[in-house]
Amino acid sequence: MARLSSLLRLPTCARGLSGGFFSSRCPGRGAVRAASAHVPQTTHPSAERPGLLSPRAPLPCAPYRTSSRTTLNVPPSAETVARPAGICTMLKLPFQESSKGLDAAFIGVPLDTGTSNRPGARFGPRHIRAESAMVRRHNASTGAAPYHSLMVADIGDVNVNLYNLPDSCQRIRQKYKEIVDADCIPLTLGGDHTITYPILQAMAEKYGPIGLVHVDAHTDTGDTALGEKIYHGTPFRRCVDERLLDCERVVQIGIRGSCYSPDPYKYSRDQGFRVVPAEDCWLKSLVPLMGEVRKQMGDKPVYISFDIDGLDPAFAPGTGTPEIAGLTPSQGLEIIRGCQGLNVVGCDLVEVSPIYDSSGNTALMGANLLFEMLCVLPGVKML
Ligand SMILES: [Mn+2]
Repeated sequence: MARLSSLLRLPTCARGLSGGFFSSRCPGRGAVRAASAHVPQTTHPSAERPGLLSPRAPLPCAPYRTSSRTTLNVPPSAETVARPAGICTMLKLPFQESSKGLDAAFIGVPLDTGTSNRPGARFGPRHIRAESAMVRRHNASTGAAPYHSLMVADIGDVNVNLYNLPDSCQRIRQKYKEIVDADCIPLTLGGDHTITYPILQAMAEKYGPIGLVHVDAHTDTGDTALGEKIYHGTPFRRCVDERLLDCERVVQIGIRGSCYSPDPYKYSRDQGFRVVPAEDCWLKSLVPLMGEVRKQMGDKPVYISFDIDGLDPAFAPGTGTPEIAGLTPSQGLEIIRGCQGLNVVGCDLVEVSPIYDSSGNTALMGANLLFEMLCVLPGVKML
């Protein structure tokens, strides 16, 4: 497993995270990092009188690993832990090496050698993690409280082979097989869309042909490019070839853009996919569409694959193959929230390319959409 963005890529340790770095009472060995921020104790005149500059009681240890009421992981609140503090993990959740004991796991796949145009999605997982520090614990809009019922952590990144796509696919498939075998639901930080092909190989191995809610500007059902069958324009064609999809339970939403043939959606529709072009979504609520999608999916396993380029590039410019006139962020939320109640067995958010994301808003969007996906997983309590 590749490491998170720790100093000099050194290992993290629980003591350093939950005690040393966040607590003034139990510095531990992890305090090496914190030592640079150490301020020598001196008596300041203001310390002798009350007021804003008087000494404060030390902050309590962060509720980083467990809440006081349960043994489930709960991210710290910014009321006690500064947002930029701590090793950079998804939603400031604890990091652990494996998916054992988890109901759901965030995992990065830092691969972009399947991109056809602008590169950079290999850095997507890091930037999504960084921007996720703004996302809090509860979903005030839907009432979802994922940390009240699910054990969730960040399990780091798949160590992909940047110089060999087929080998990367093997590595991804193997890692996801371990995750689903542990009965853990993966929530993936991409990475270009190539990665969904080996992820669905692992999913179908466990669940059989799977339903798919696919948000994207493109159908990603090309056959080959430059003579290659594996890149980010072909994952769903490969999935059909290998019978990984339950084709009558596939919907592709937000599709648009110029094309090479006069009937670009023919392949998808010939397989039985429902294709919803972006034009059919413009200026509309997608709540009625999602009612139909829930009926289409039934109670069998469903995977959500959300390519950030499904959204309009005004909202999510940091991506490899942007197309104008896409979905709005609120339509993105309607799609994900519309999956509540489905038997969701895995999710991904792909194609965030931070080098084209000067504001960080694309990664911020990705982080929030992944939190929304966490909120619709089976078993999440609504408070
Ligand atoms: Mn795509």
